Amino acid sequence: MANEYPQVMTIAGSDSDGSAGMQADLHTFFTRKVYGISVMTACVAGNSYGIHASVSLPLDFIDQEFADISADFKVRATKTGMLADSSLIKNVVENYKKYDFGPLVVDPVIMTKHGNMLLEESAFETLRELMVPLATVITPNFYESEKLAGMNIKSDDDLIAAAHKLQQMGAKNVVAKGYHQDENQTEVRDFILLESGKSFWLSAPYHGTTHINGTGDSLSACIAAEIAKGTSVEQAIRIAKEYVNIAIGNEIAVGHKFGPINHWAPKME
Ligand code: PXL
Repeated sequence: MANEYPQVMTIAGSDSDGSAGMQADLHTFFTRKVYGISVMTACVAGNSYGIHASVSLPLDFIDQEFADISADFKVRATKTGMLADSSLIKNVVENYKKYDFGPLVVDPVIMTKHGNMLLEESAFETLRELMVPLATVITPNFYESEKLAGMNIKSDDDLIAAAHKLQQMGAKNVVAKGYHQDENQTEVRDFILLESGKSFWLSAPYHGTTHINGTGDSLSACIAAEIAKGTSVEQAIRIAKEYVNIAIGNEIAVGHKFGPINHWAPKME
């Protein structure tokens, strides 16, 4: 009998330097032992210094990617990454609803860590209205929580309020990521709000490294991978947080500026 690995899909943009976007998702799927399938939405040209060009793929081509995948594969969980603009979000939502691609982890990608916009501002509303309600899990970073919840976040209470707002907008489970605010801060804490109403903070040590490209992509990809294996959402989130923490803490020598996280470091089962 051939070995069977759960099939997991990413709907994302390609990042030419291999550190983020679809490539980070596929690295994560590989090391978490699930088979990675990819619907490419856009491509960015860049390296560890930054992103220098970006194109979106034609919508009819994206339709064909979805149709071909659905005709042949049993996708157990899906995640989204870069969706570029409003028409692309609408296309992805239609295709996701048309087929059966399992639970959806939405990484509401808006901007890179270095300030490049990956989603047009005019599409924030579409993301809010069409994608958020489809999310089994949504994983906004601090900036994305502010934009989607439409509020400034200055305290733990604000982050908690933003997570509740996202749940009211239809996301079942929310991973509202915290951030590193000042040099004295030794840990980064994320606020988790589950569908059951249970909530808790997940904290990990802060690593002072410039090799953090792909952190958010990998976190959401790892959550999707674990869900595809049948793991509970809470446990999937805990595993993903540990995965990226270990991957950030073990820097590899790739790129001269802002490098990738290390997908070989996590040895967790
Ligand atoms: O990490 C966010 C991200 C998502 N998708 C693509 C990217 C990046 C960051 O560089 O290039 C395609």
